[in-house]
Amino acid sequence: MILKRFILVMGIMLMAGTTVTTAQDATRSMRDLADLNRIHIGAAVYASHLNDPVHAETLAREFNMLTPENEAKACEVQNQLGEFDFRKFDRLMAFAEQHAMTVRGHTLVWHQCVPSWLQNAKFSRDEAIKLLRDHILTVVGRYKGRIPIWDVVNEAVADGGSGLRETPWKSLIGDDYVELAFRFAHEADPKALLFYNDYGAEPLNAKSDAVYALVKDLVKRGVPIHGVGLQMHISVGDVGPGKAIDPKALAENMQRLGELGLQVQITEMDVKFAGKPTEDILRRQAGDFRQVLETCLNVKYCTAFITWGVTDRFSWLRSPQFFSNPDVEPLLFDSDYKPKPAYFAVVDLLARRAGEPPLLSDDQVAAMVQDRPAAAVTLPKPTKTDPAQLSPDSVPGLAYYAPFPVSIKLDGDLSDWKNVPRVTVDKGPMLPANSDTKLTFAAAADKTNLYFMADVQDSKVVYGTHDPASEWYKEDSVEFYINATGDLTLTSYKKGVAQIGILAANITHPHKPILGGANSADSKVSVVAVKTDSGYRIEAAVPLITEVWKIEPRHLGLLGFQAHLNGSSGADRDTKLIWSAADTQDQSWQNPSLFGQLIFWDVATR
Ligand code: 9MR
Repeated sequence: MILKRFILVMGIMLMAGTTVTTAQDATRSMRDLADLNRIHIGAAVYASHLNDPVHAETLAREFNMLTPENEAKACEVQNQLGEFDFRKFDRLMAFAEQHAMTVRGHTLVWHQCVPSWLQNAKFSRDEAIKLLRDHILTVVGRYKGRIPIWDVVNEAVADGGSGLRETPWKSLIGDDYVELAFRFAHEADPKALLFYNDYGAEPLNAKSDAVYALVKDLVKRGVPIHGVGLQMHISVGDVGPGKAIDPKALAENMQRLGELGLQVQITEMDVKFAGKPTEDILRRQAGDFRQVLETCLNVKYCTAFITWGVTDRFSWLRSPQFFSNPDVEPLLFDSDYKPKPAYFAVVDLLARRAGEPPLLSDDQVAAMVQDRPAAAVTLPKPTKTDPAQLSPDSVPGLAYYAPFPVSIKLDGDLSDWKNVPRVTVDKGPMLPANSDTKLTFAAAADKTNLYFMADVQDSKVVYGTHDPASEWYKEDSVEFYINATGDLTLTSYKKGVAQIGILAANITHPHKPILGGANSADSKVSVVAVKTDSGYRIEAAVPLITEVWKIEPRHLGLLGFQAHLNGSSGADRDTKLIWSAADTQDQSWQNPSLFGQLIFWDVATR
C-alpha cells in the first residue's frame, strides 16, 4: 500500500530551543515504512473510536496492527456467565480485516476487568478450570486463524517480582492457572502465537527477572508460549543510558528472552508527563519513543511496536480513573490527529533504517536523543548497480548487504558466489608504497551458515613463519569480525562477539582451521583456503547457531561486521587493510563499536 501524502510540518518540529518550520514531503506513511522494515507497528483502539472517520483513517493509514484496547477482555465479552457478547470485538476485527491489519488479541486472563461472576466466586478448582477453559476456547476459538497473536496472561507477576500476584483465577486454581491458560489457548488455536504481557519488566530489574524465570520455566516444561509483551507505560525522560529504561538493559532483557526461543514485542507504549506539554517535553518524549523503537529494531527477537492509542485525545491517561491529567499528550498524534515530534522521530528512524530519505536532520535527532546509545548510521536508499545482484550495493565502510538464502560450497571455486556483491578494500593504516595488495570480500547466508569469501591479491603469500597461537596476525591472514549480541554499541568483547582471523596457512592445512583472534574458536568456523594466480582465496562458513549466538537472517536484520587483511612480505606484518570507516587505528580487536554493519537481505526482495 503506497499512500502518497504531504504533511506540512509547520512549527511542530521544535528542536533545541529553535523553532524549525519546515515543509516535509513525507512520501511514505509510518505503516509503509514499518512494512519496509518488516515490523508490526500497532495501536490500541476502542471499537467506538471507529465512529470518528479521522480516527479510522489515521489508524488504517499509519498502522499495520491493532490491539482491541478493551473489547477482548473478560468483563467485556463474558460479563454474565455463559453469555458472550462479541459485537464490539467483531467490529474491530472487521475493520482490521478490511484494512489488512494484524490483530493482537488482548487479553484472556487478567486481574482487572474481572467479570461479575468471577468476583469473590466460590468455585471448586475443577469448576474454575472448566470455566477458564470455556472462556478461552470460546474467545480464541471464535477468531481461530484470524488473530495470530494473543496476550494470554496479563500482569500475573507481582510488582517487585515476588511470585504471582493474587487474582481470582489464582485463588481458585492455584499458580498453575497461568500454564493452563496457555494450554487452553493453544488448544483453541494451535497456530496462534501466545504471549505473556506485563508492565515494569522492560529493562533488567527484579520484576523482569521474575518474568524471565516464569517464562523460562514454562518453556522448559513445554508449555506453548511464544512471546513476552513489554508494555512500556513510561514518563518523559525515562529512556537513556543509566535511566529507568536504559536501552542497553532493555536490549539485554529482550535478548535473554529471545534466547529462550521467544519473541518480544513492545505492546503498550505511551510516554506521560505532569502538567501541560511544552516544546521541551514533546521533544524529549520524541527521543524516548525513538530510542525504544531503535532498541526493538536492533534486537532481532523484537517483532512489534505498539502504542497504547492513536491520538492523545483518547488516551487512558487522561481519565480521572487513571493518571488523571487532562493535558497529558502521551502518544504519536495530538488531539486533532496532527503528527507530533514523536511521530517524526519514529518515522525518521524507520525511513533511515529502510534507506529512505530521512525526515529529520542529524542535529534534530541529536537534540531529541541526548546520550544517544545506538550506532544509528544513516544509510542511503539501497540500490543495485547491477540488476542481477542478489542484494544491494554495499555502503563503503558502513554497511554490507548480505543476501540470503544463497547456497555456497566451500571448495575454493567462486562460481556459487556469482551475483553476491563484492567489496574491495585497498586502504588501511599500513600499506607499503607501490603495494598492490588488496582484499575483495563477500558474504551471504543460507539456513545454516553465514558464509564469507576473501579473494586476496598478494604477490607473495607468506605463511608458516610465526607461531599461530600468538603471532598469527604477523603473516598473511584475513579477519572477519561478527558482533551477534544485538548491541552494536559494545566497546569491549563479550560472548557473541568474535574476531575470526583466518590464516593463509590454511592452504596447507585443509582439515582443522588455523585461526587467530579474540573468541575465534567460539565461531566454529569451517575454512577452505587455496592458492590462486594472484594470491590466495578463503571461503569460510560460520554456523548461525552456536553456543554463543543464534543468528537468524531476517530481511534488514543486522550484525556488527568488520573485515581486515594482514599482509606480510617476509619478516613481519607490513600491510593492514580495514573495511569499516570507523576503525582508523586498527582497534577492532578490542572495540566492537568500531565495526560496520552486515545487513541481511532476503533475495526474494526486489
Ligand atoms: O486503556 C485501558 C482502559 O481503557 C481500561 O479502562 C483499563 C481496564 O480495562 O485497561 C486499560 O488498558 C490496560 C491494558 O489492558 C493492560 N495494561 C495496562 C493498560 C492501561 O491501564
